[in-house]
Amino acid sequence: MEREFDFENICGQFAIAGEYAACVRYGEGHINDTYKLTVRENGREVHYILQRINHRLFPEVGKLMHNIALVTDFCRKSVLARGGDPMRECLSIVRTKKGESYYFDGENYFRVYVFIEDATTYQIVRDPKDFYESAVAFGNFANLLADFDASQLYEVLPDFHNTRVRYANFLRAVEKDVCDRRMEVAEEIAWFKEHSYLCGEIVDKIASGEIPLRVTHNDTKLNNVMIDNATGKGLAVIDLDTVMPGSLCYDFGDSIRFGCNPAAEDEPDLSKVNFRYDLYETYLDGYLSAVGESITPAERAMLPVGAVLMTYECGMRFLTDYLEGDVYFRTVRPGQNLDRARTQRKLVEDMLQQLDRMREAALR
Ligand code: ADP
Ligand code: GN1
Ligand code: MG
Repeated sequence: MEREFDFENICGQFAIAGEYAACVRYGEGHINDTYKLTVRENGREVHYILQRINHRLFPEVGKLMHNIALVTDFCRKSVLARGGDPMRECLSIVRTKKGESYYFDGENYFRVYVFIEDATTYQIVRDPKDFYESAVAFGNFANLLADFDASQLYEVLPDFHNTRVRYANFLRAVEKDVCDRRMEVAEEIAWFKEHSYLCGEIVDKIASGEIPLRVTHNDTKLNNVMIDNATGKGLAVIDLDTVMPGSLCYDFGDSIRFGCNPAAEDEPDLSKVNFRYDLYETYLDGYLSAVGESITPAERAMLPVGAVLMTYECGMRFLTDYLEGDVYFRTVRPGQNLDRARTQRKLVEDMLQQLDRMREAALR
């Protein structure tokens, strides 16, 4: 059941002019509880994004918000330097009346962002052009973060894309089987075990120094970039909770995982799920056009593996969550995490068949 909050009181804690009017559930993120907040100011409606931060996942909210404040300030300066509009082209934190970046009501943590109007986050690629523009936006974001001092950031989710650690968590969930679901998904478990050779593909190259560790976004799915309704351009990269040390291959790969599937991430009918190679090339072109000169040949060569790996890892995380009783990713129906795990498996199988041409394109 959805929990209700006293939104009017929460709104009153923030430095928001105007009168509270409404607050409704918004967007399709899997992690935080997101709401569109409406206030009336001088006779017109003004919107904000209000989020209840997933405090189970981010126990140290102060550190999380420290990171986001630094990254948003950094983005704001860069947008201003190029003559852009920082209120639309980056996330803007609205502070509390006491000047804090979040409000704690004794039980829950809330934050508010300026609502970016006249822009859309897509759940599925409808027009390849949007996907191209999302690639340019994420590539630009990576390019921008190349100048960001990583030592300023807390690693709020350690080992976020350490696929070996994810695999160990998966095996533990299989072993514990707290919901007695192991038998039902024996085939999926076997498949993820058979493909566990994938786990080391990037972490080992990072460990050996072959692939550089950078400040990356780490959650680059299509619905974390806002596309401007008027220009069709990627306007703002959002959902900055996971900006931490990572690899370009992860960021590239996660976009491919989500965007090259013509069906929903939780589509139960697997005949609708497949890897659209044409969209892979679309994204690759956009990303390489924007990411800048600093991408190394080793990173470029590993971009396709990043796609396979992020898809494998995400599928394994969905299956782990299914085994653990759906405690991590938001679900709205039974079996949703299992459906998500199955779509990711299907995508990995498709990608593995096309890996050679994916590699050739990345090195062209
Ligand atoms: P989660 O971490 O749960 O994925 P997000 O921060 O990605 O949460 O927000 C969920 C959705 O809310 C986004 O996909 C987007 O549609 C919408 N959203 C988030 N921030 C803004 C904003 N500043 N302006 C407009 N819409 C936003
Ligand atoms: C979550 O927050 P959201 O919905 O953008 C998750 C990602 C997964 C994604 C799968 C912090 O992303 O890692 O790839 O779901 N974010 C976190 O759709 O775990
Ligand atoms: Mg999101």
